[in-house]
Amino acid sequence: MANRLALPPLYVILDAALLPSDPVEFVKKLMGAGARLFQYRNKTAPAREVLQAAQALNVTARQEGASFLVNDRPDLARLAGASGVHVGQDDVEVAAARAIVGANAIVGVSTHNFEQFQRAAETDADYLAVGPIFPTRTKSKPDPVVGLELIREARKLTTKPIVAIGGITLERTADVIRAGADSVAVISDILAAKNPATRVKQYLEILPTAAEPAKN
Ligand code: TZP
Ligand code: MG
Repeated sequence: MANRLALPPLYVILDAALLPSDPVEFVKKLMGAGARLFQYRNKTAPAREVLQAAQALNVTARQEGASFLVNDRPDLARLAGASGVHVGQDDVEVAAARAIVGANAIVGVSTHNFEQFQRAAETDADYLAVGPIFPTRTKSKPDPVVGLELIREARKLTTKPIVAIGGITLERTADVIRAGADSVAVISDILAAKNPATRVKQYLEILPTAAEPAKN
């Protein structure tokens, strides 16, 4: 993708471990609240089940003009007709993911330190994720916490969208955006919220002006 991707500022990760029994209804509610970027993350189900779920969620998301990415698996992303794929350091490389999903799809990549970020910035990934920014209990065996500092350093290296992930909450969002992130990727603070749709609205209320200096 030659042009810089315009990434929505809120990236909701639909982690199968935290999804309710009807994920399609759930996504509809979050879209009703304004969410426009989703990723399906399922670390445990067999591939055929991941594909089925991804297909259903993709149809739902795209009907409303939202983008829908699949975590880890470019093959399943392509089969599901998804908007793109998100690969990590243990998945196939960005170039391989691109070869599978095609030039017009979105390819995002996770990085967990400055060297990984530097390397990822040289690929044709459409966005670069950094994290975990804060401690997280959602990811099993998470990499060491990188803090806001890695976002600041990463920001100097690229004009590609930077996505911050790991332990992001509504309260921490302004600091993350001020450090230079374009988008926050959130799992538990939305999926485990008492009212996930309300939480989405709260994020979308603060995100447009989050980069402005803090008011005291
Ligand atoms: N990659 C780095 S941290 C993380 C992933 C997938 C989990 C983020 O989940 P949460 O609940 O928003 O901390
Ligand atoms: Mg992965």
